[in-house]
Amino acid sequence: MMVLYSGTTCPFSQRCRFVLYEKGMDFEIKDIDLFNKPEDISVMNPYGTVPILVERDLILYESNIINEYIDERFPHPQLMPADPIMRARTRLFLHNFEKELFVHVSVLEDCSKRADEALLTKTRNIIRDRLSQIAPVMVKNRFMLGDEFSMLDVTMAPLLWRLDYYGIELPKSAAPLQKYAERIFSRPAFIEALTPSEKVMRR
Ligand SMILES: N[C@@H](CCC(=O)N[C@@H](CS)C(=O)NCC(=O)O)C(=O)O
Repeated sequence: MMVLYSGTTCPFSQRCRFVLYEKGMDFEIKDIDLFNKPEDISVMNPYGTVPILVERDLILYESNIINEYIDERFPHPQLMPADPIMRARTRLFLHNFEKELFVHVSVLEDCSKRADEALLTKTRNIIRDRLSQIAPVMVKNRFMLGDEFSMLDVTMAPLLWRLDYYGIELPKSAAPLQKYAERIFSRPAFIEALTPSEKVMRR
């Protein structure tokens, strides 16, 4: 059975919980207290971060790598496109999301930066602007890649869920992105994957 070591408020862990519930297979989630990290986290992951997935002698870290493994191991419903070209494009988008957006999300998640108001404001504004740039895509599309729910939606969802919590206000022009977010939030797997601490993040 797969075991996921997961942070109860960690957006990267939420991505993996979301995929596990989408697949509807057997798994165990171990909640990790990030303020009092067990020693075995750094033994399993040299970077000391969660999520970490363990299956027999396989140990994986990095949420996108974990999610691609789960997707290949349990192909239904398939979250990465079957076509090699679309699959490669999706990987490139995933990479770009990390570099353009989630590197900033990591700043908001980093407790040591909580007192640096100037940095936090700058970071919130960057995320707001990047999301506003993506919003027009959602005028025509139900999901990031078109009509089909995919790994791109999984990756993005924890950030969209945390906008209020992070203090990020999107402009009115980003309304299509908000509607798109509601479509994801209504998925049974998304709701099941929420921890009690995540449930209260959104009003
Ligand atoms: N790029 C990583 C980011 C994981 C990450 O930053 N996790 C944070 C929690 S949200 C963590 O474990 N922090 C603990 C620490 O840095 O000590 C991924 O996608 O898995």
